[in-house]
Amino acid sequence: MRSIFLTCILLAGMSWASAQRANYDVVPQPKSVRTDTAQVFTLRSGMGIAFDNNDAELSRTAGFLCQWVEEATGIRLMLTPDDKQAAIRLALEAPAGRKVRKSVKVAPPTEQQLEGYTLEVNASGVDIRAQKQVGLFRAAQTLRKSLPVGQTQSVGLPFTRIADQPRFVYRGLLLDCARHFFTVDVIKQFIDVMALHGCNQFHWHLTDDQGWRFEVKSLPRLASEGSVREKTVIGPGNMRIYDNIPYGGYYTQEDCREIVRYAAERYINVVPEIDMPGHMMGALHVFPNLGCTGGPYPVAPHWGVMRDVLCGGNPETLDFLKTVFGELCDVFPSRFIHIGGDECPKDCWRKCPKCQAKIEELGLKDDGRHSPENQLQTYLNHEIEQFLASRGRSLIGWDEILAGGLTEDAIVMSWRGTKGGIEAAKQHHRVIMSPNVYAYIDHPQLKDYSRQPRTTDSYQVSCSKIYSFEPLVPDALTEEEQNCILGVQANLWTEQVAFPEHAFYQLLPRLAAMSEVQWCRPDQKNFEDFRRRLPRLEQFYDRLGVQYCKQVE
Ligand code: TNX
Repeated sequence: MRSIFLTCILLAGMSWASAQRANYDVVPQPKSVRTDTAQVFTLRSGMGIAFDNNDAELSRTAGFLCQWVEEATGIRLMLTPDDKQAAIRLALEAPAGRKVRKSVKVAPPTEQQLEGYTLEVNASGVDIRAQKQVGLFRAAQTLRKSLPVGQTQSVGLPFTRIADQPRFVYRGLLLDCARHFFTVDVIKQFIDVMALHGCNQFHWHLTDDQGWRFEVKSLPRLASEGSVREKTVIGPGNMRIYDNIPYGGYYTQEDCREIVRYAAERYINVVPEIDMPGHMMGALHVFPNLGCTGGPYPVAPHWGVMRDVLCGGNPETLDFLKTVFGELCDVFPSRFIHIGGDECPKDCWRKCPKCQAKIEELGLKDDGRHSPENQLQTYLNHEIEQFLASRGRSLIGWDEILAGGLTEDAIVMSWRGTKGGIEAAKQHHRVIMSPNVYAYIDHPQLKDYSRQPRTTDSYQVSCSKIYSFEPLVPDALTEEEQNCILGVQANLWTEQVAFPEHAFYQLLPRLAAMSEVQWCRPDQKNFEDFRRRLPRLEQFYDRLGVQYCKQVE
């Protein structure tokens, strides 16, 4: 009797133990994974993570890994400088396979290779190696996502060799904090979720018609008054029924610096956007002299494209912009600065004496491809490009910046499909693909609109749709032109998204689908296989306490 009882316990224990195994089927899928499931290394509490503790960055990543292992499994590891004691070893290494004679020229490693890593599990534990700190962080995320979720005494890590690097250098996500304001804590959560998916560029949409949310110290009224709209339109359309509740909020420069720091610790760069010369009602409300008509201008209480924009002929406009971009550069170290440039109707400029005088002065003529007004916008972009260059930065603009001709160093973010991106790549400009039909996650993810919260309507952007996107558009671009494509970005516009729960629901699991577009090569991608790997990732969403759409179409 007693032995039967013991056998039962033993069997139960065995099946329990065998369930607590790591599984390297993570999202985004690493470039190469060779696993031998017959052998495991067993990870237990009290074991060590070794790293060079003179290196502050490495210590931080080791600390994250320690925290993630405990969060997922309850297993408590120790940080130790002693390699021999440790189960997990994190180390920087010299570039592999570069031992060549001095006379032989070797191409320097690409940015993608510099983000790469190897992760090996064998009888002596886990060895993580990378050329750069960022690679160690990515590897730690992969190990984290491989863990089983749930309290356990030990985890069996099957022997494996993972060699990984991303496909694209720019793997972005936009959050619109102008239409609705999200707190610093929510943005940090957003950044954590990005890091979980291997993203590295947080595009922060800080200003728009419905609110100016970046503190400019030398123009204090800009944020204090330009951030507040008197009311907000109700419902998905523009029925002009309002809630009559004032709405506001802005980020102090200290808030911004905190976000930059938090993101950098997770190897994410923050690309700030000040949208100009359109989408400027927040600023025009405070400085009506910067508009063509002199106003008054309300901070917009409804959505859509506004006719009123910054005056292109008033010299004060450029002074204003340089003040704003100057402070922006002080706060954000990003080598990319986004200047918007989208949806700037030219109705006012066509009628405005100042704009027309400037067009005269600059000698801008319709050349059959670019109207004088569009060229005036290019003139503003050029001035800002020079200004940013003096601070060591490059500008990104939405694809409308093509309309008046691209400035020399402009990077184009293609949103109205891939057309603008293709055109820019053909002109040998750098491009980020963010086509609305594949990348606009403000749109519904499910076919049945009634089964999800309110969204921007008109078309569905499902996980499978996102997953099917090929950013290099090989039908339209030569191999050389394809090299201009820096990467891909998903955009979460928030006209209809007022609360963090809703934002995460819009984001997930669509970011997972996007992450494989950003990280994986096309021959590696398979939607059914992605679906099979997704539930394990969703356990981490649950652990993080973020909302997500439980249905995948
Ligand atoms: C277009 S994308 C916009 C945004 C809106 C979005 C809604 C872009 C450059 N402009 O201002 O929020 O559509 O989907």
